[in-house]
Formats: sequence, structure tokens, C-alpha cells
Amino acid sequence: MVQADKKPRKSEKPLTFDLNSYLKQQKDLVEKALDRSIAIARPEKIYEAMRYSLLAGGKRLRPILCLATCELTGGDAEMAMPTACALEMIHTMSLIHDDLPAMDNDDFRRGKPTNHKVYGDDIAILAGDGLLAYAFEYVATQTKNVAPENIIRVVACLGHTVGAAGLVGGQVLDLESEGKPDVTAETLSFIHTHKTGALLEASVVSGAILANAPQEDIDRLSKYAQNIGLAFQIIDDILDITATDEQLGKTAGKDLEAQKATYPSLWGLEKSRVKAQELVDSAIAQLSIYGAKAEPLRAVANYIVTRDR
Ligand code: GRG
Repeated sequence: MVQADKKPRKSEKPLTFDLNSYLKQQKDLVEKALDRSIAIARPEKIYEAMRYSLLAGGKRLRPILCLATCELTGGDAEMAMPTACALEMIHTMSLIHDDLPAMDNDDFRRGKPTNHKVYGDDIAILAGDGLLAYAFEYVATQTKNVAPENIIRVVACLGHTVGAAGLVGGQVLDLESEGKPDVTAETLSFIHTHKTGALLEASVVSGAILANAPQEDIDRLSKYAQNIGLAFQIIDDILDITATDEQLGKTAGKDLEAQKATYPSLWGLEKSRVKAQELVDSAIAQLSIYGAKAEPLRAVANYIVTRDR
């Protein structure tokens, strides 16, 4: 009998998924699409301010999730890219507004001076508004090869996610909770499912909608997203304590300084790490039905608990 050759042939894909090269490749794709998405026009200052924050780097996790989910459920990157860019525009505008003196008052973001430090509070507010409005215009006008009713569903999903039922509501409760010593686990969970989790969930759900995925897939992938969303925030809180300004690209230790309730303040660092890992395990369990096709979403979930920035 001929012994099977154990070495993989050149044409065979490696058995293990290479997370780093996947993330790098997807991030590069997204960076190029974002760069093309907004051209400088008159008045130049506002377009420059919008591009300054949009192209300042960042992990691009929301677009990557949208592209991966669309591909997993039968769509392709081209269908999802306008929505992927819109998600990053919305995320970036929320960071610009969050950094304002009236909110968290931060001087650095993504390793650079914050938008209002460069352009002033007035332009930073308007740059955020400009990005938010453009995100919706971009989905509506640039999405190709997707049924119009699915584009409308994505627009509705994004609107729900950014408004009082999502990011805005989470931010309000966060501001109200600052300095209060008696914030409960339930309030903390409300803040983060709205402020952070909602946009991560919308990233996954919109990818599936664009691919015209059946509702049972959308429900399953929503659960995946809710779990990684909470894990993401727990790790964010941990990194605020354990990472450096250089790693985070912003001032570390701000939660403690602002007397913010966080998961480590509620549970301690070790228990917080265990909880984040449990959430990621639950997220990954939702993907079993998809087999190897879901490797990118599995890898992103693992990245969320292992990241150091
Ligand atoms: C949405 C209309 C509208 C207004 C904004 C300010 C605000 C309302 C909401 C705050 C939302 C916010 C800043 C949540 C924090 C989410 C979070 C953990 C951000 C960090 O995300 P990363 O680590 O950042 O993905 P990068 O820079 O890598 O993209």
C-alpha cells in the first residue's frame, strides 16, 4: 500500500486559520474603502475634520465583523463594504463626541490628538454630525447587488442602533452613573449593551441582512454578537487598568479617575477575565452549525479576549 504523503500540497489551504493575516488583510481592504468614501470638498475644513478621525487607524472591528458575517451567510464583500464603511463612520462619530469636553474630555484617541483638540469643539461636533448623516447616505446610495428592501432594513437597524434605544441611551446612562458609588451590575450591563454592544450587534446583523440570511441565522448571529459585545467591554475595562497610553492610543486609567463603575471594579480583574472568556466560549458555541466557514467569526471572538489594545 502506498503511504499517504503527510506534507500538504502547495494548493491546499493550511488547516489552522491565521488570525493575524486575516485581520491585516481585512483591515487593509477597509482602510482603502474608507479612504475612497469621503473626498475633500468645500468647505474643506469639515471634510478634513471628518477624514482626520475616520482615517486615524483603529482596529476596524465593526467593518470586519460586517464583511465576515455577510460572507458567512452567502453574500460577498462588495455587497457589504458600503455598510462596513458606514459602521466605521458611526463608530468614529461616537468617539469624536465621546471625547468632547462636555462628555469624557479626552485629549488623545487612536494615538493622535482628539478631533476637538485639533479643530475646536464646534467643528468636532459638526464633524461627528457630518459622519453620522453621511453613513446613512452612503448605505442608501452605494450598496450594490442587494434587494432594496434589505437596504431599508439595514438603514432601520442602524437608526435604531445609534438612537436613544442604542448608543445615545447607553451614553446618557453612563454620564448619569459617573461618580455614583452604587451602580448595580444590571445598570452596568444596560450601559454597555447599549453603548458598545449595540453597534457590534448591528455590524453582525447588517452583514446577515445584506446577504438575505434567514431569520434563524440572524437570531443565532445576534446571540454571538451580544456575547462578544459584552466580552469586548469587559476587556476594554481591564485594559484601561492594565495597558499603557501607548498601547491604547489614549489616556489609560481614565475610568478610575472619573469614578466610573466598571467590570473590574464590580468583580475584580481575575473574575472579569473569566467572565469575558465564558462569553466568548458562548459566542463561539453559536457558530458550530456553520463548521469551518465560521472560522473568521471564531477568530474575531478569540481576538476580543486576547487583544492588548
Ligand atoms: C451615536 C448619535 C450618536 C451619538 C454618540 C458619544 C455617544 C453618543 C456614545 C458613546 C459611544 C462610545 C464611545 C462607546 C465606547 C465604545 C468603545 C468600547 C470604543 C472603543 O472601540 P475600539 O476599541 O476602538 O474598537 P478603535 O479605535 O480600535 O476603533
